[in-house]
Amino acid sequence: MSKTLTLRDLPREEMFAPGHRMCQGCGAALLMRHITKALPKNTVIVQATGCVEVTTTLYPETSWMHPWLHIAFENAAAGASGVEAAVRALRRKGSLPPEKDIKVVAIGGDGGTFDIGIQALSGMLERGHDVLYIVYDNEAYMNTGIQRSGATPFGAWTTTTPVGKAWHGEWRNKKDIIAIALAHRVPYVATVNPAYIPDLYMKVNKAMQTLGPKLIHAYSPCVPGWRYEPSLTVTIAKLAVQTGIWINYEIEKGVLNVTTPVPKRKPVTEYLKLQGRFRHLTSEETKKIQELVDERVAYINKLAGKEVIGPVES
Ligand SMILES: Cc1ncc(C[n+]2csc(CCOP(=O)(O)OP(=O)(O)O)c2C)c(N)n1
Ligand code: SF4
Repeated sequence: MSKTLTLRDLPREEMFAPGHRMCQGCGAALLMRHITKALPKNTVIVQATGCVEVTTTLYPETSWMHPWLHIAFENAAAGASGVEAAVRALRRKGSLPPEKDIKVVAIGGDGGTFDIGIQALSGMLERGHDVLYIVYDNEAYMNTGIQRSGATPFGAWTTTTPVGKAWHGEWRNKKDIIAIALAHRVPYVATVNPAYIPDLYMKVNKAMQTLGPKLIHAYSPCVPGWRYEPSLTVTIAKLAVQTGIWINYEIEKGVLNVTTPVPKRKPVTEYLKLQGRFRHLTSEETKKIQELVDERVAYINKLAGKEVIGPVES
């Protein structure tokens, strides 16, 4: 399906109003614009605090045309669970007609999802709520000044993994949030990237048609946090896929499908060199990042049962 859907097939109606205060070139802004287009109109969006929230809801203005609920940083999944349970209760009591199909989506950043909201997320997945959780991953706590999160990749500079004599950027590896969600035996998980919009659209659609809890992990470039020129957002997002640093895939009822195959990968240096957060890396550290990516690619190919992501081109 992702092969046939093109940008021309997407709805023209905008559901995410301009005039918000997101930075020029913000990857999350692109994601939100297209996620909201892909969602049914009767969807309640439950939003955790983070960059996306504080830049789109400056009272008395809002960018959200869907019904929208603010929830604290740590418990978007708990709030979404409550909304979903309320919809079921209203339906049971006959206050909501059966034909009125109300969906629930929670949106949070990586800090609010990988770290501080993970307990609420686990509860939501475990209890089986019919909610789609979308995490936009800009790989740090950006709204409060670029502190590292459990999603910060190895080697990245952040204000809490500074570059100096003692430290040389982040020394831990990024958490695998998809694996964490899958451990709850959920029916659908997927990764999306703002350089591949029809793929994103198809996955949001599929998730909304799947009953039960599901999670979408969205790659989200951040201009000041990653230290690059605003015009490079889509270039960087594409390079993430072409180098294998980011893999677009979905797992439906346990079966993994890579939706953007990469027959020949570019070396990770192509990706790293465009971002100031990696400027300090030594050749050994770059080599280690290449090895980490090679390992991850081998793991995904194994789960896919074939070589969908190829070797690095020489
Ligand atoms: C319990 C709690 N701790 C800290 C904060 C302050 N805070 C608000 S947003 C934020 C960072 C959000 O990071 P992330 O979820 O990664 O989203 P981003 O800003 O990167 O989009 C923090 C620390 C808070 N609101 N609540
Ligand atoms: S700081 Fe980053 S995530 Fe936040 S609005 Fe700017 S580009 Fe987007």
